[in-house]
Amino acid sequence: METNYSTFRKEELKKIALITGITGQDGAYLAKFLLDRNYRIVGCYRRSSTLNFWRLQELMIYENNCLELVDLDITDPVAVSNVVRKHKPHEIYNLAAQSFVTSSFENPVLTANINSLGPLYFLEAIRIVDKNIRFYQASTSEMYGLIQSSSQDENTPFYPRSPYAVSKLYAHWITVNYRESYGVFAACGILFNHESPLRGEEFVTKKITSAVARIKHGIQTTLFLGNLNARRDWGYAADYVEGMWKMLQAEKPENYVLATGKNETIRNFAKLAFKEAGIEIKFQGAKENEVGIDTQTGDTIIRIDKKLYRPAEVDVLLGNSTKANNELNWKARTSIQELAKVMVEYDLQSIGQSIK
Ligand code: NAP
Ligand code: G4F
Repeated sequence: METNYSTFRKEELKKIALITGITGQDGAYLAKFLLDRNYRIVGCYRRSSTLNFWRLQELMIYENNCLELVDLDITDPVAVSNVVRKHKPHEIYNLAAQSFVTSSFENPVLTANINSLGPLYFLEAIRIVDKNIRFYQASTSEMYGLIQSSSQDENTPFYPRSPYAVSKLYAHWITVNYRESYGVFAACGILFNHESPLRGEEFVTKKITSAVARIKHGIQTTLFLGNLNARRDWGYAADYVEGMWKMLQAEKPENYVLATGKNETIRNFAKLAFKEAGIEIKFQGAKENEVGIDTQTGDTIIRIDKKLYRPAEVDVLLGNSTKANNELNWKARTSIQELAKVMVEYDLQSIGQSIK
């Protein structure tokens, strides 16, 4: 889709936001949020042999004429600089990443190239082209890894536990460094896990809710999971993209934690999700012999697959977003029950339709 900004009357020219990772979960929700606030969006995607715009279609923004889709792989520094020069955005949201922790153990160099160097190319382009461009970096709670404090805020020391987390830590600090060295308005959002019906299938919440729907529709019998004891602070992606935007509207660029302040185990998320589909699960056994049993039918529907354990695990995360609450007036609005419900309902409907 081509949009020529010169065809817009000047007074119609609103703020321009460049979003990397537009085809991902957060990119799609953020684009929708900003379009609703009259932004023009330069949505950057990487070319693949198969079109990958289903999330934009789901949110009904794919054909929006204030959304221009631009082919950009963020590992190409020349292309990054050209896109910044050409579009002169007011705000850049760098959401593109190799974002799956498991895959970072298999592809550590690729992960570093995308997650560490990509943001550096943007910061360099901003420094050279226009230091007034505001920059958002998608930092992550994974940087806390082996936690150094029972709840984590902006002052908690980091201890990354995966190539993904290490790569994000470089991006985090280089963003802080460009803020301090060159006065770039560069903010880091340290976001705890956030999910939605549009979450990638490999992440545990979506893997669970889509399995719930397939089991309910009779097209799957067993869900294999890894570490059921890990605890995550799970929020709703649509709430979190608002926090990203608020960070770039603030007076000063800062780091902010976005989290719910509550956490749950994978085991309990699974129980909640199955309950939304009317299936009560009882867990029994221990370690890799633990199973989840449907209390009505007696069927074993959850089993452990040791291959899903990680070489180094992040056992527990619990965020404290008091700073974002006080300074940005941001709060997570969606409970884990509501999140499980909306995800299961979406999967029941979409999987139901696909097998008709
Ligand atoms: P996601 O759904 O996996 O989306 C990642 C996006 O990055 C996709 O659009 C992907 O494109 C794109 N991408 C990957 N490599 C690229 C490259 N070389 N050049 C250009 N684009 C590339 O992730 P998400 O959940 O929306 O997360 C958004 C950001 O927040 C990520 O940086 C993630 O690490 C970070 N984060 C996420 C969470 C969370 O819980 N969701 C928490 C903290 C931080 P394809 O569609 O082509 O793969
Ligand atoms: O859903 P996950 O893969 O998310 P993880 O590793 O926490 O990372 C996500 O959140 C981060 C923020 O903290 C983001 F930065 C990152 O980009 C991504 O969005 O795994 C969550 C937990 C892990 O402890 C994992 O070991 O679930 C455990 N788990 C247990 N069974 C599983 C599975 N994870 C996956 N993906 N698949 C399983 O079968």
